[in-house]
Amino acid sequence: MDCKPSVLLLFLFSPVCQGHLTSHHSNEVNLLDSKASQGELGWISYPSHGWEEISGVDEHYTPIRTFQVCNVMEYSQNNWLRTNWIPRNSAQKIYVELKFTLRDCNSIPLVLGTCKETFNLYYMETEEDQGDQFWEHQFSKIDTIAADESFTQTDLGDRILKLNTEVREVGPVAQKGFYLAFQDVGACVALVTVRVYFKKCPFTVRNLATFPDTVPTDSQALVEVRGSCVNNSREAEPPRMYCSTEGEWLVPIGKCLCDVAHEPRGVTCQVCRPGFYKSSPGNLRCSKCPPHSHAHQEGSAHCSCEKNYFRSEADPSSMACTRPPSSPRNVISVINETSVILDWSWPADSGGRKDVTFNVVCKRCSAGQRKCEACRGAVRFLPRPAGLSNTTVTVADLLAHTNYTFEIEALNGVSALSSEPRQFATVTITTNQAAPSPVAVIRKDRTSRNSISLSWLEPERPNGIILDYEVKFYEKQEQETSYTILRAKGTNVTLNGLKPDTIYLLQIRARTAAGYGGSSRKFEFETSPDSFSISSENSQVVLVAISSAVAIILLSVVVYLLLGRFCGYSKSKHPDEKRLPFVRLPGIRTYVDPHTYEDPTQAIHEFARELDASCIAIDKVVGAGEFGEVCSGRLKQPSKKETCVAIKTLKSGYTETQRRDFLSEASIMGQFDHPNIIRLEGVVTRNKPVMIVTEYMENGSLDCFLRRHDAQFTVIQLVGMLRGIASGMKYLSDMGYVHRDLAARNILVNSNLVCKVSDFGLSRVLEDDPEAAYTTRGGKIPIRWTAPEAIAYRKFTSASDAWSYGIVVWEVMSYGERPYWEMSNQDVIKAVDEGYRLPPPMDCPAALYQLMLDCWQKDRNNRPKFDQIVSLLDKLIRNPSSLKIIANAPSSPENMLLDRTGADIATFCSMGDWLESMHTLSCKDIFNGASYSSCNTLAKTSTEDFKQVGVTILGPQKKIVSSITALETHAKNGPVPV
Ligand code: ACK
Repeated sequence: MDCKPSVLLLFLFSPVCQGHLTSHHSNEVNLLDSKASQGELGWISYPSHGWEEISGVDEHYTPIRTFQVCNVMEYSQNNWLRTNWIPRNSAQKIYVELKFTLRDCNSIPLVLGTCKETFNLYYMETEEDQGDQFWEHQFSKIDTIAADESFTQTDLGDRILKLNTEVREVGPVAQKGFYLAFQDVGACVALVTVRVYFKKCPFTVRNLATFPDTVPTDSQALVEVRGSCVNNSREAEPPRMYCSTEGEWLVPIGKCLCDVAHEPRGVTCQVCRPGFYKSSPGNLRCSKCPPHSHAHQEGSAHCSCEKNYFRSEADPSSMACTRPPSSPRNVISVINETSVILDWSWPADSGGRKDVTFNVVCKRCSAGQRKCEACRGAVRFLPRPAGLSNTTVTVADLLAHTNYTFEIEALNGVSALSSEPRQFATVTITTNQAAPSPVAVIRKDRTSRNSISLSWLEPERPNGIILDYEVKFYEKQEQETSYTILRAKGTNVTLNGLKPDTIYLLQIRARTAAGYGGSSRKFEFETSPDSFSISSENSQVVLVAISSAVAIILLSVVVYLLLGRFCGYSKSKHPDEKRLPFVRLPGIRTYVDPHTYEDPTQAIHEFARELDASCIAIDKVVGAGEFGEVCSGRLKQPSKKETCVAIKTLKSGYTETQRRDFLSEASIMGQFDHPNIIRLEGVVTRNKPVMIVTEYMENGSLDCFLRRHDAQFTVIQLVGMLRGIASGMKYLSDMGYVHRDLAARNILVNSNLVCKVSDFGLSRVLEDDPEAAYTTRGGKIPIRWTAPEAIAYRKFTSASDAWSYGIVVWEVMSYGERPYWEMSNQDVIKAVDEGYRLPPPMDCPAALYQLMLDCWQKDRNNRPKFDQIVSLLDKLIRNPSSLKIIANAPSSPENMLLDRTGADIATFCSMGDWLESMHTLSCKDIFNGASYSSCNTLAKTSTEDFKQVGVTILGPQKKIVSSITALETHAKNGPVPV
């Protein structure tokens, strides 16, 4: 047929074909692609004049094989074209993609009515290739294929044959292979390509798991596929995915994690590079080795520590390697009798760790430190000897007067791993003498009608040789008003002369060279109504202090008569003998302790005026007291001028004791009337807040006032202030009142620079002073201001007030400097005890410094009395030139204390200066122990004369010695006498 080729040539090179013959999806697996065959396909065409195999080229001019048929001019066409046998592989459902052109019958001129516009697609499954055999009835029809469109219209109006693509699904297929067949029944069709494929889910890696090529089932069901972890990884959760019929992977679940020392890189797990590590499985990257560690090899799970650096078991591998700490530094010891507080600084190098703790080892050393042995016995460490997290420990219950060495070691979490020798900080101390501990166990051996025999155990810590025991006992019902003291050499005693059938209370205390120890608790014993014979053994009555109730009553009657006569106190109001201990000489107005009143409100109303609260206007708060705020304000009393006042308030919520203590100050102050004692205006007790109203002191407390006006006053002004304080103190001592807390902070200054003593009270006195510290005996004492005997055994007297006055002189002359600067209280006690005294403040007149030294005499009887001080100061004020001679201050006073043994009047610049000054003074007055006769011939005074007036060391050759010790050395080793 001539027309055929010309008709068919139109099929192939139309522009519309381009691009449609190429790409297949990656999830499609071809079973047949006619395009891929370059040579003859060898398909069977039946009858032979039907389908014709023709060579052509595709859009890339690649040769391809096509089949055409176009017997449109003839009737009864039934032309078959059968493919070769196509193996099924694993396919369950196959797809047939046909690309073809099909002419519509109208476009063919002169066609008969036989022209068709479809062709049919068949298939047949077989287990094997059947060669050329072909039986059309064995084929099953898949579909009738029609062209979507035969032609497309170009912009120019040309009609172009269109390449149609049709895809048909066939399945399920089960046999090993199959044939396709195309039946033409009279159409004009060109089969350009035939592609047969099935779909699969292709190999993939998800979440570090590989999923193999997977062929979906023919049904709509998804195929669940289990993934396998990639090399060097492990399952964290089983990896799974579903393969859809469309060959797509769906719903990834689970994952794999890269092993230790491996990190994810793309879809693989790779080893860590050198210098990096990974210690646990996971999909994080390998980490750089932390400081002081290294990993020379690749694939490291951990980095090794550098030499002398370690990692404890608990340290994570991400932590830097660390090392043991260096030793503690700056160990300071503060010895208190038989205990010592050790304090040190954090090591300079903590080894890079925070878990530093300290161990303290106690060693007892022989003199010269040659032989040391571990401390035995009951040495107590507070809080503990090892594993200390703070840099301090208290070691108690040491032996008195014994050398100890303490080794303090710093440790951290890697100390145990280091083989380096350990580093200690050591400190060597010698404990002080200490009084024995209390007797704890007392046993009754025998009792009779008139005697009791007792024995007891030696105190647990005798702290020395026990010289004897003091046994104090009294009848229980006498309540200690009358008691007897015996002294026993051994640990037993018999108390004789007792009343039958009577209960006695008894306390024992031991005595060593260091003094008495604490008393035992009170033991109760009862004499028997029966009669026993007793032996007195080695007891010996030393002192019997009996003050019977009868005697007390008698004495009280006498004293009350006197008081009523001389002091104007109403005896009828408070006739109780408790007040007796505070009564001094008759005829002199004396201070009465408000605490001796059974009803304290009675005392307050006796000594303080009740003010009407409406007369008081509070202006502002000027400070804070122990019990509440201190305010300034005005007081306007009927028919009196308005005055400025200070108002101390008692904060709300107080207890009855607090109220009583608060008002006790007013009860005390109200008894005084002196220009240098703060004046009480009155109290408000019937309204709230409870108030104490005093005169207002514009310049506040003396210490702050001086600090605010450093170096701004003349010496005469300063001496004037000191004179005022001394005068106030003379008044108080004359009244029999011992202040106990005399210090610049407790002196108030008014606008005329008049200084007045303030801060009175009893129990409160030392409780509310921030300077007060607890002593070993339990009391609270402002150590720096207090005389040694008051610290040691609470011997508070006007003489101890004189010591404090000396400190106030020092404070005034140094414009509010802190006495003993930053020395610890313990060091102050020790230094003072060893004879050291504060050095003269800068530019301090020698006479004032001598006054200070006199106030600081160890023997309190040698200290000047306040009336002597007042007259000395009066003389200095009258002779200002006497103040010109300046005491030699050490070059750096902050760091120095003077050895009292060397410091004397000889601190004058020259003998000449000194003598010259003496001309102008009644000089003997400035020395303690001297009489107050005139001293008019001092220029002629010989050494003997000086001795007479109490000066024993004199002259330039005895100039103040440089007995000065740096405080730091002092703090560590105690002061070094020169
Ligand atoms: O240093 P100051 O200003 O003086 O701070 C304290 C504060 O109250 C707490 O005691 C001040 N103060 C106490 N009594 C008086 C007073 N009578 N006149 C003026 N200020 C006073 C003290």
